[in-house]
Amino acid sequence: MTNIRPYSLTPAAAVAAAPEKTAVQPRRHPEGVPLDNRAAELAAGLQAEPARIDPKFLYDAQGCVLFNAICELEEYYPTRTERAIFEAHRAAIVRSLPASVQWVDLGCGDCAKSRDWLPHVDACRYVGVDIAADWVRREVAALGRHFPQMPCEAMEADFSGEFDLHGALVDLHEHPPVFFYPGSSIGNFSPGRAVAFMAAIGREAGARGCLLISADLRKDRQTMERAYADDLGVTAAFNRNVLRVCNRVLGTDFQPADFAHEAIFDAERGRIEMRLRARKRVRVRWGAMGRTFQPGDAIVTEHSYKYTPEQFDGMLAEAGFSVRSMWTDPRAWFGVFLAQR
Ligand code: AVI
Repeated sequence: MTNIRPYSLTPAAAVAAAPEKTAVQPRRHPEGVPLDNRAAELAAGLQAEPARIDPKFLYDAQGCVLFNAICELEEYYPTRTERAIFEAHRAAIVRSLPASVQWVDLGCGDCAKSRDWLPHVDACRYVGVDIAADWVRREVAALGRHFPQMPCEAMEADFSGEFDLHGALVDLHEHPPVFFYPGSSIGNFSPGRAVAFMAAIGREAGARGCLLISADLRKDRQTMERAYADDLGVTAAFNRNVLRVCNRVLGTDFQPADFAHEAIFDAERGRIEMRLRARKRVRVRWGAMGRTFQPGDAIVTEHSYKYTPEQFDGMLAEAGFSVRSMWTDPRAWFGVFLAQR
């Protein structure tokens, strides 16, 4: 790693309010075909050993509301720790970025995190990328009203499969892209897939572009497990809600209450494993298909990897980034990495 910077506090930046006006050019998948065959993917996962549901299915409208509530929980440290690092080190990070960038917000959601950066970054364009096409268009349009001088585009992409952002970018030499991937979502990929994903971004970034990415760092087991098993049961509801998504998308007849939420840190693999464990014998049907879960059988719903700074730095190097910096908090619980080729 070229640089690990210590924590220091600076005031949060004020977000500029601006009049209504935007230029949004949504990109749709050709012929409006869904980006994946969701029902087939769910069916394959339920038949697998052990049964699994891809974590992207956690984020329907209800799941997004529950996830936002998770981010406010006392137990869930990543969101507020990342926010504190951003606030403390924004000026230093911005100084490390090239001029006249295209700000590419990967998994932009409601664009809230970029909203804090854009007043400080020399950005000529904003591209918000997310899996939910209609939602992302609406949110990017709302962002555009705050930054009327800057073209704001929305783009639909599913990071769990192949994606190609090339068509969304303009002159890479004049306007190097900054790929912004906050929230430690990279931890929901396996390490191999995370490296492949970051390498693909590196290729899209070109010689002058960069990747600004967050990763949750390894710490004591209790702190990590509490973050995924809060006292109010919000994470449990978020986890069980995925069974309702299955019922809607695949036509299963899950009763969410038949499954218990579980989140355990696997020290060997370095990840929180989130599962739904059958409380009793459960027969689930969809169409002519079905599966019986015996009491204690589990469905894996999410892995959340926790890395040491050195591990994540090594992954960035493996992905082809030769210039790398990290900013962290006083307890070194969370890392913000800036990487360039
Ligand atoms: C989105 N992602 C980074 C969250 C995490 O911490 O892995 C998802 C989450 N799952 C349960 N709580 C939060």
